[in-house]
Formats: sequence, C-alpha cells, structure tokens
Amino acid sequence: MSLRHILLHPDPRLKTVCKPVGAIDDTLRRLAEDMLETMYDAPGIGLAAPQVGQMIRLLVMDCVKDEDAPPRPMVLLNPEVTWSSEAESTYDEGCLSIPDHYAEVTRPAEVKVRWTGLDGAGHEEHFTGLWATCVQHEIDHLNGRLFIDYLSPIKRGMITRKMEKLKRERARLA
Ligand code: K1U
Ligand code: ZN
Repeated sequence: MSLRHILLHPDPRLKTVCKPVGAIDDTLRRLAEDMLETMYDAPGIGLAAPQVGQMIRLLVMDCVKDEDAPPRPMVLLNPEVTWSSEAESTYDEGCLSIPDHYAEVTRPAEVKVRWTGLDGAGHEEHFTGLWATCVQHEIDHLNGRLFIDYLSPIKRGMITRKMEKLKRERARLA
C-alpha cells in the first residue's frame, strides 16, 4: 500500500464531475486500499477519488469515533443518495483538500445511500449522524462540489485566496 498525494483547492480536478466506476480490477482495489491508508494517515474520516486525482465515482470513509471500537473502513463505488430526511443537521465541516479551514454546513440529517462494493455486490444503508454528513460531503466531491460552495461568495473567496497563498508558498519551498 502507498500514500497518495491529496490535491489542494483550488484545482480544476476538484470542480469536475467524476465518471462511473467500470470494471472492478486489481488497479481499482489497489486505489481503494491506498485511499484508506491516505485517509487514516491524514488523518480524516473520508476521502473521495478526485482528491487523489482519480476522476471516478469511488469514495472511502470510516467515521468510527470511539478509539476502543473496531474500525469500519468502507469503500463505496458509484454511490447514489436514494432518500434524504426532511430534518437537517449542521456540522462544522473540514476538508483534506482545504486544510485548516472549517465552516458550518447544513445538510439532511439522515440519508439512504445505494452503492456497489469492491466485491461487485449491491448495498444500501441508512446513514445518520456524522456518517450521514460525511457520505454527503464525499458524494459532493464526486460531483465537483466542495463544502465551501455552501458558503457565501465572500467567505468562499477569503478561503480560496488563503489557499492560493498556501499553494504558492508550498510550491516555492518544494
Ligand atoms: O473529504 C475530505 O476532505 C475528508 C474530510 C471529511 C469530512 C469531515 C467533516 C465533515 C464531513 C466530511 C475530513 O476527514 S476532514 C478531517 C476531519 O474531519 C477529522 C480528522 C481527524 C479526526 C476527526 C475528523
Ligand atoms: Zn473534502
């Protein structure tokens, strides 16, 4: 397994709608393993394929918070929200592609999501709490949408300018 480089906003690949996953082969299994390792290393609770420059509809997540509980690494191929609750929930979201910036985002509190697993089988699950927030954040990535797109243009512009500065500084030091 290896760590993948996480793209930083602004990057056109983070604004692109991803293509459905086709064949489930060793290359795809390797990407999913690498993404889980990259997510745990960051650390984060989710990661979507475009964040590592792969423009396909694949996401990984593990929102288990209790350090004594076993981890629950999940790999979702071609995920689709099949139902969203009327009730909403607000969470102070972060993003591994926009490090050190957090903002409150309001989303449906519960969602049902259907996806294909790495074994090719179909799955459907009802997500609540942080899992529901995270899976919606990751599906947004597959549609070229970032959490800052829910903010006002002024707040989004401030974060984008700070990220441009960070990227210039990192490029200068590289
Ligand atoms: O998609 C990503 O960029 C990952 C992102 C997922 C996410 C966070 C918060 C709400 C919705 C989705 C992160 O994992 S940011 C890091 C983070 O939230 C975290 C890191 C360590 C421990 C707990 C949380
Ligand atoms: Zn993100």
